[in-house]
Amino acid sequence: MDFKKYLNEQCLVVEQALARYMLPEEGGALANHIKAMRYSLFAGGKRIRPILALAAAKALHAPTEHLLPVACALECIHTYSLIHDDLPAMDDDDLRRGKPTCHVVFGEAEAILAGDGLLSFAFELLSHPEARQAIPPADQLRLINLIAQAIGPKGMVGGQSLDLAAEGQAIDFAHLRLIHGCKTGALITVSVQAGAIFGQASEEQFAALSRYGVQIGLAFQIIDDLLDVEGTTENLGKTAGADAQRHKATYPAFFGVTKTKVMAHEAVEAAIAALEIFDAQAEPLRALARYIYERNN
Ligand code: GRG
Repeated sequence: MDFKKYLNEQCLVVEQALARYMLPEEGGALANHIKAMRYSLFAGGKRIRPILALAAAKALHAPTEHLLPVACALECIHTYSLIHDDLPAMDDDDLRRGKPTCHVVFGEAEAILAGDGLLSFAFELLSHPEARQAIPPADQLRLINLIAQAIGPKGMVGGQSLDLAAEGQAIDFAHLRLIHGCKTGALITVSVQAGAIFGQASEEQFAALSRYGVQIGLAFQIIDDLLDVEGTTENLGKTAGADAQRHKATYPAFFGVTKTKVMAHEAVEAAIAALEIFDAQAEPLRALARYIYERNN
């Protein structure tokens, strides 16, 4: 398959759906709030999480049009997490995707609200009539429940809390894995699971797609750690070397760059191996796993 073409097409599908669902820019009295949400939502993200959801549904031969509200919800959640992660009280970053961060442009209070707004809007999308039309009610509730778990105290938010607490502390590798799994892995895994539920996966298929999700989530975070060491601020669109500056525990800090690359590769191979029960319709998922390993931003 022509993966580059696939990725561009899927990115466009997600962009157009986001533009359709998100509140319009001319928001009257709410214009500034909507502008702040739109500023970060349309700042040039790679749209990996929604594309993973669409690709998982495709692997199950499901038509994906009605999955778009759910896919867009995942991107809204991701964007909220980045806005809040960049805040002065957290990572205090001025640059994201090559642009000034939300709080730099709109102020801290509005950036907090933009994140809150996107998180809440995500749940509007998860229960959107288009999604309700295509997903049986019990499956939709299961999907919403899994997403809420993945991004809450047992998942992304909990991981972020552990990560902040671990700054400057000597932590062991098991703790690093826990932080990465919660902070980054949980949303990536549940993105794949959302596509699986939408595509009416059998128990065996759901388990296989979940294993795939866990492994690419791991690879994604390992590569993110590596890029912080090897990438440039220009390439990454965010401040390179920030982890070392904050004395954060990372894979390269634990294992060195060479072994870290091997570990990322092993995770990608394990992800692809988890897909052995699927036919050629899972090719985008396989290619996405390789892309996560090869990405440079
Ligand atoms: C503040 C609740 C809360 C959570 C923050 C996601 C997160 C938790 C922090 C971000 C820190 C970080 C850089 C983690 C590494 C993995 C990651 C989420 C990278 C950015 O995701 P990409 O590469 O971003 O998909 P784009 O810009 O393409 O959307």
